[in-house]
Amino acid sequence: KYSTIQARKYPDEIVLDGKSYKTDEWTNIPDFILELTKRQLHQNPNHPIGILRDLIERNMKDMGYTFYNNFKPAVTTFQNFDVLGFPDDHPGRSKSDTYYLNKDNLLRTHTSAHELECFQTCETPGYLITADVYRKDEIDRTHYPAFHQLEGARTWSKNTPNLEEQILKDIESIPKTNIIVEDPFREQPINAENPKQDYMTEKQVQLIQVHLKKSVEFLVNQVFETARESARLAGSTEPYLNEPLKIRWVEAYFPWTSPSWEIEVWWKGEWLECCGCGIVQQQVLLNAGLGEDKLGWAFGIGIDRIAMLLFGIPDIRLFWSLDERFSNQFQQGKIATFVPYSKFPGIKRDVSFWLPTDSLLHENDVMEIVRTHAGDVAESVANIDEFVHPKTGRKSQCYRINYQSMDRNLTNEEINEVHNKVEADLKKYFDVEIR
Ligand code: FA5
Ligand code: MG
Repeated sequence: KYSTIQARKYPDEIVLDGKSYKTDEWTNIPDFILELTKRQLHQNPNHPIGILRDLIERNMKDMGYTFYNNFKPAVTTFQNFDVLGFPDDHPGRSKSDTYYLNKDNLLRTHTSAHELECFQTCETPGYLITADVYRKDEIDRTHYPAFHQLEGARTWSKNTPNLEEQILKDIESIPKTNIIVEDPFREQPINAENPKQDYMTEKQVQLIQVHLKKSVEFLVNQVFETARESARLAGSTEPYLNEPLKIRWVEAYFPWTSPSWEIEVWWKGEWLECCGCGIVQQQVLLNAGLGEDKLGWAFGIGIDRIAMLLFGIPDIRLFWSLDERFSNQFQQGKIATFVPYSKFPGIKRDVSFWLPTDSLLHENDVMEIVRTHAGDVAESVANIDEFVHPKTGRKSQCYRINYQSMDRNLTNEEINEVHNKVEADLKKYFDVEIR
């Protein structure tokens, strides 16, 4: 059960990257999201996202990976979901989570949408994809509807002579790290929730998971060591700079991998979720036409939050800033610490309303309406209060919106105007009664 801003008017067609998409009742992409698809921050060598991609690629060079950085953001529901085995009722498919051009085409929600074509076309043992991805999500310091992922995968042919020895050799060739690893699954990678697939032996699962985890640990280590090195060079004496990096592996579930895990990195007193991964479901390899000969792993890392740590960027929206005071601070190949240019005060506004019974209003719809009218001036939206009237049974909600610009002072007048539009849309599309 999900909702959408049904009544919004879209043109008959949307043109994106030279292709025309006929809109229908699934269309739900605001113009400002379409604008973001043109930015391609990961391709800009002087932007923090591009600098980080470049750093990772340099570290993974000569290790047998092909780099793909040029995939366009519009993909089919088949590529993004079906081929990866997403069940029909998976929440990721809903209009409140995903931006649809129309019923069959959408803005990819993850780089895994390109696994199929990479498995089909890649001529090296592995590949890395970097791309912008889009999700309707909450708004705060670390969430934005557009962000970036780096996907990696690696396969072996089952017909390799002495396959198991070969994988062992490949594991040996991954450079060693000083990372402190907490991994309760290394000895016992499979269990009832995260089973072995029939197409592999236990020994193969064991070896391939070690190759996968050591590859991800190497990548993460290189990135964080570079961050520490530049902090030391900048004169920082914080104690964490001298402690070895600490990571832990936790179990995870993805429809197209089994078994699956996530890596979390201990950074300044917090476990930070970085990357999901696992052993590729044979069906995906079969779908790609690789036959029964291949086995392998895949991972997907979110790179924006890592870039925030590396460059000391306090708010994920800054990546999208067009202000030269932002862009002038970064240069190809250098991890510089961001110097905030100024902080402009925010303007908070609450909106409280009664919901109609059986309302389909989803939190993401409120986010979406705010973003549609406020754009990047929407700093955060939080559901701060919710209650049910004891007599009437009606439900009330209150959202607190912080309007704040990265580059300028806002006036009460302009925010009142934006906020009135937000209220009007909530009434118009969701029939709420403003309190
Ligand atoms: C995925 O997207 C899977 N495609 C990863 C994968 C690939 C698994 C291949 C197995 C094999 P997930 O939804 O957890 O997984 O997102 C991956 C990473 O993206 C997260 O760990 C997080 O670092 C980042 N991420 C997710 N949502 C956001 C967001 N709104 N803003 C910034 N980063 C995000
Ligand atoms: Mg996750």
